[in-house]
Amino acid sequence: MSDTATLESLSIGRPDPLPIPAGADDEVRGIVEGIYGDGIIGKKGAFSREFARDMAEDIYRAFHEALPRPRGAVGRGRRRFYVEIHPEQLRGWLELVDHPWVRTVSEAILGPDYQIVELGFDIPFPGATDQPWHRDFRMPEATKQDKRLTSLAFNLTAVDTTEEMGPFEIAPGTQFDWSPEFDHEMFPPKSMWSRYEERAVRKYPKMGDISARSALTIHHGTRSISETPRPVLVLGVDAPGAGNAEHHDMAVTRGFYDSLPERVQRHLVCPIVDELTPITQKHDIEGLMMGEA
Ligand SMILES: O=C(O)CCC(=O)C(=O)O
Repeated sequence: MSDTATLESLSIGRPDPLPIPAGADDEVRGIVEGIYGDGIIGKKGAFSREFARDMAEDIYRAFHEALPRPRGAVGRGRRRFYVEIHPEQLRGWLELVDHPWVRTVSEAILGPDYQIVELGFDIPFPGATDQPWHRDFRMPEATKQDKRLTSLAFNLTAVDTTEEMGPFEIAPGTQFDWSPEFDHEMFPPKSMWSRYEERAVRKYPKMGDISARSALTIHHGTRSISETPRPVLVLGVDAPGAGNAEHHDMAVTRGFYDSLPERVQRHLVCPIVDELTPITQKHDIEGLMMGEA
């Protein structure tokens, strides 16, 4: 068991002052304070329930297509999967990335040239077990050295979340935690879990809600005793140079790209192709794959 002083000193601390863009209004100031503070913010009812129903249908279609393909659906623990898809596989993609809140949050944290780099979904099924506390990737140098957050994960639930479904649980304010003892630089050892358990907040989003978080904020999915899966869409957005795009194979067809407004095109850095190839995932979270999927 690590002592309290050791656990308190895990955080490298937030930048001071916070990187609030020049001329920011109250909304932008609140976004920066939230992402650099708790590490997660949300907007209730940003989308309609019909949007969430369509999203659920697209997720299940993509899931069944990905499941038989090697590395189409990767395990994230017992009875949990992650699947990466192309924007064209989600009929609401344009509405999502062009939503004023998504645009404002992305620009406030990542700057005007933010890049949309990933689309995917997690599905914890009935019987999914508690994941270990983790972050989604290693703390990048820009965060370690300059305390800058260079990426965001937006999440949208496809169902109204209940306690039985094993909600997403997050430890607010832990996005700046760092220790050489973190396994793969992502998994705090069990001796440190009391820090995360003390801070743990369970989230119960409903269909149509959206959240944005730093993927560095320590979190995990919890045990499902429900009969209902809990699919969650993930939209990954980077600051230029953050480097997450190279872990993903998102692409768009020329016809789709040409149909997009220029204000969206300029945030796409992915290849424009004649034909989409189903995504074979490169990025997995090894520490979550140990349990059987
Ligand atoms: O259960 C969730 O909503 C999140 C799962 C998760 O954190 C992961 O698979 O990396």
